[in-house]
Amino acid sequence: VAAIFAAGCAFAQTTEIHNDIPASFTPPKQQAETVTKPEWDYTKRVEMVPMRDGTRLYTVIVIPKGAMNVPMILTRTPYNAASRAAAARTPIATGNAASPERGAGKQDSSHMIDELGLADEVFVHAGWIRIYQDVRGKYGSEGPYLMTPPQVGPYNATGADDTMDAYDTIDWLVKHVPESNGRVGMLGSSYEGYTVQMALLNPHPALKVALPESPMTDGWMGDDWFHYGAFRQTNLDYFLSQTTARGAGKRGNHGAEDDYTAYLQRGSAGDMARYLGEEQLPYWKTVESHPAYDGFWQAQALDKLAGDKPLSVPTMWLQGLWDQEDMWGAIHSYRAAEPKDKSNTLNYLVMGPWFHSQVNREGRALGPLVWDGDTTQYFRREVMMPFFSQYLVDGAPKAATPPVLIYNTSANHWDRFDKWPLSCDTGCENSAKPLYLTANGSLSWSAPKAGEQYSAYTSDPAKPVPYLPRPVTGEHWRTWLVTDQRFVDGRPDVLTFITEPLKEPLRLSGTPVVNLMASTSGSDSDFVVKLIDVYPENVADDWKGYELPISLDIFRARYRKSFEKPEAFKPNEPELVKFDLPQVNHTFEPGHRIMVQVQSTLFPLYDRNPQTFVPNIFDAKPEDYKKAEQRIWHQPGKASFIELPVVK
Ligand code: PG9
Repeated sequence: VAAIFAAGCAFAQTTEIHNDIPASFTPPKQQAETVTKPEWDYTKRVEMVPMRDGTRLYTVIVIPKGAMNVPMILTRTPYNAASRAAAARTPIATGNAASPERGAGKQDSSHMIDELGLADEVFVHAGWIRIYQDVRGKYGSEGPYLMTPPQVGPYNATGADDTMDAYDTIDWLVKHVPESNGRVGMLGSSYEGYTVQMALLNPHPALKVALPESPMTDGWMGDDWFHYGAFRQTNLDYFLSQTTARGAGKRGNHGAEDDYTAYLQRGSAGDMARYLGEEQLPYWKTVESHPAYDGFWQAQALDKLAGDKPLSVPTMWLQGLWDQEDMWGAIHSYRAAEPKDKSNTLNYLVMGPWFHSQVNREGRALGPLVWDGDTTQYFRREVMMPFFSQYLVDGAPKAATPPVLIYNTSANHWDRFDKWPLSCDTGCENSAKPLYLTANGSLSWSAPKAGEQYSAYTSDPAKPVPYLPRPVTGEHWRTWLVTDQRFVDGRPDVLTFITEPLKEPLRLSGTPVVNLMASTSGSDSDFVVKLIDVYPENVADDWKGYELPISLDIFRARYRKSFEKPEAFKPNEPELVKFDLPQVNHTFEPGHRIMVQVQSTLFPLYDRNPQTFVPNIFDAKPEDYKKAEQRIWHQPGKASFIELPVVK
């Protein structure tokens, strides 16, 4: 091309190709600035806040005009502090923590209420200072970026972490924001929830209250990256968006409109990652080389670290009951911290009827489920603000915060409890009850008698069970957990067990625990178990026969004996596969039926288990993927059941 260009151009002296985009460009160092206008009711200060190692973090401080002696609310984010502090103008499109509903598209707002996102409305009304900061290495902040880095130690050699950065930031804020009363509250969802949780590991004395919302706490057990070792392939897009650029990265082209087709065409998750060019991305390479729950994951399991020493900051752990991204962190951190909260004044739990981060949006509905009013606004105004005020405002009244606030997803109201769960195996006021998977697809409260030994299905990795009706495009991502399961019920690779219509209501409050006696004709397998509320026919049209998942999860059964050391199955030999499902606070009403579905794939959300034991499933070869006969046993001594947290 250069030669042709040169030949046609009388002045061309050289064949070097000119490019208006230089090979590298270093933006000038950010400088502090304060922006306001006479007609604005707020001032925006942008500061490069120095950390102890000299790295400066981009921090936007939004201060109501005339503010004096007011608290500061801090969120540390990897999602662009500048846009979080101008949500009205620059709604972000990452589909995570932001709340772009208010006034999207407006230009410079003269009112702070319009400038910030919906979830900040309560802080603006209270006249408080709102602060967003980019974590190191992202957007305006200096330094290298590490994905959800562990604390400094064997797996983080940079000398810095989000515990230190939160500490140093708060230290700077209390000294440099004269309008404040020197008290800080932190909140944020998901990745931003992780930054709250990291701050709590060594909290600055000025950090007075914390709200980790769906915090990313343990990426292997059940937050974001894996669920019990099964890899969530949606993360391949996340790695691209987060780690291909300091700012927003780009989503790759999957090669087909329907992700079901696209991922199937590629093969393993490793093959898809290579197709997307991700062998260039260090964090993907790290994940790929740690498929098991080894020291790398254990060292950053924040719920375990949270339980190591007592909380010193009043903390409200929050998550959605149908949180499609971070279902693990809040409940497990609450549970870890609870025994050390001797005074019962520091550790709180909130679970709303929400998808991931919905607490920052409107909360009137979740897919087809419609709630009694705006549940998120209620939470923010009536629960969060009194709780925050108690600790952030001098002389504020003590809030009537229940230790546990959980939405009852069938009665359609909030329940206030002293502790959670209400029912469990041992030590709760109610005892969990086993519901047995028995012959002919039935569910029974009595253990199976001799008879049909097992129910079987053939799992074919070439035809995995979809997690959403196709085409799978990401459109229904937020509500996929409440999808009517009739779309797979009856497939030959999905086992269905069901009760008769209930005569009495059945109330569940706690953790359903799966106990499958399972075998495979292969040497490795995944098991997906769904607890479903089947609606009767005498209800509103949209709900007739609806199969509503109340709780579901996947378990990579090579980890049935040890999360660290996977082990092959001996063909057709039943073994116990035991795992907790996500929390439920739900009543199965009379006339409804309880259903349990069992299958071995949930695709393409989770990568396929080849069903042949290989050292690392990310590297499975096409020939490793084999059909297998899966058996769920139901005979005396080999019973399969779900322990249900039944409340009398
Ligand atoms: N669930 C998102 C995430 C957090 C941490 C790591 C990866 C993804 C989020 O909403 O921030």
